Amino acid sequence: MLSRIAGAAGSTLVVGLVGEAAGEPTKTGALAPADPDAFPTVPTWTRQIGAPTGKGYGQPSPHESAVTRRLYPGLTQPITAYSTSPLQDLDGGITPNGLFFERHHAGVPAIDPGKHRLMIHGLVKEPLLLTVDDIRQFPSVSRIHFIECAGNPSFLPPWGKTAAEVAGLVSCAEWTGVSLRTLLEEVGLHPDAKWVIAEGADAAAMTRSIPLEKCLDDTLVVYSQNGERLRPEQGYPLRLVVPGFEGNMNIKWLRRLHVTNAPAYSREETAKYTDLMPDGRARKFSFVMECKSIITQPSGSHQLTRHGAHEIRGIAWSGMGKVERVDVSVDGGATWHKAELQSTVHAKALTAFRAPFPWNGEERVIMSRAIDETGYVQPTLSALEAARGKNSFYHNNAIQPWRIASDGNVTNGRE
Ligand SMILES: Nc1nc2c(c(=O)[nH]1)N[C@H]1C(S)=C(S)[C@@H](COP(=O)(O)O)O[C@H]1N2
Ligand SMILES: [Mo]
Repeated sequence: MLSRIAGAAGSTLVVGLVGEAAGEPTKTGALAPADPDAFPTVPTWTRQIGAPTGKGYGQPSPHESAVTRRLYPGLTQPITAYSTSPLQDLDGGITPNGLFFERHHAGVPAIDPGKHRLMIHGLVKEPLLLTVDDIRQFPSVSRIHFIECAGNPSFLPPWGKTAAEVAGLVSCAEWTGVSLRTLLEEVGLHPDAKWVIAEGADAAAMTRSIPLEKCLDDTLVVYSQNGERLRPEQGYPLRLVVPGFEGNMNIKWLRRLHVTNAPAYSREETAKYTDLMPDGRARKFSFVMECKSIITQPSGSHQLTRHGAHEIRGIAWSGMGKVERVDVSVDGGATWHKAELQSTVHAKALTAFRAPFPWNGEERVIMSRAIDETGYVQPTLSALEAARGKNSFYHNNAIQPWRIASDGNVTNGRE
């Protein structure tokens, strides 16, 4: 419950700052609190000069130390290593760099940017070997885009308890770098060029084939993330950003772009990142991350502590373009209401939404459903399974329900 100010009605609360003796509580009619920092005493931090400047690189408040990426025991080292972004603790559509999700197949390489090179070769007129400094001298662009792992989340229980566990393999940043088109124009494409095979400099030598059309459209070779150089975990000093396509194609620690007339059929586009259909055939090159949303507040592990006006908040995104609309339901999907989108909606970017939510102790199942500019509507899990069968591992963009108990406790609403 909210603490109402004692005797507030009709009287004025006096909180003295000037000319008051140190340590003397202000007079409000309430009992003097034992804690010298408790309201309405003028607290210690107001009575003394604060910390000096001089932290070369700023850190969050120590009181926010619980807001971290979630690590999964046994999944912190090569092949299946990942950490998820704490969606349930974040606001808005940009992910702080230190909380961007991670997915590494052979750990984070310690790259010396002075020795790192990007080679562009194959079906080109003039192959190039570029330093990071060379790349920074090309005309640049800054774009806001999400990256989402295609396995976010798997289709199988146990269902995650928190938004991070359910969908924390998505994050969004403002990326700065060079349009891949600019670099491909520099090397000059051979008329037979149809694909670009991107390779990473990590011990996994992560390799993916990208259709030339996408490379000439909005694909970026980036060196900065939210204004500062890429974090080592995000691909320092160079990564590919392939907007709206599977996270796996956003090759980190980028060292080679091989222009070819056919895909490479690498491990990551054959044994992995294909979707086994009920008839035994596999969907391959299922590049686009389809429209999706999740409520992040209130979400699993949150606790509502008061009755009255609340708000449902969340994020929505689509690999096909802009989010057009988000609907929310507070009755398990029986009825839907339009949520409000944040003012600037970027294509292929996380878009924050919010909707009023009066709550007075009712049991509720809340969920969101996003619709993108192509008219695609985020499906339910059962609709997805009806279309694709139960063998798929990747591309689960199902509607996520959260259950609110009468005591305000929030848990995963999937049965
Ligand atoms: N070189 C290289 N690139 C890579 C990977 C990798 O292990 N090595 N992982 C891929 C996968 S599966 C995903 S989902 C994204 C994750 O990007 P992030 O760690 O910056 O969030 O990077 C992709 N690029
Ligand atoms: Mo991934």
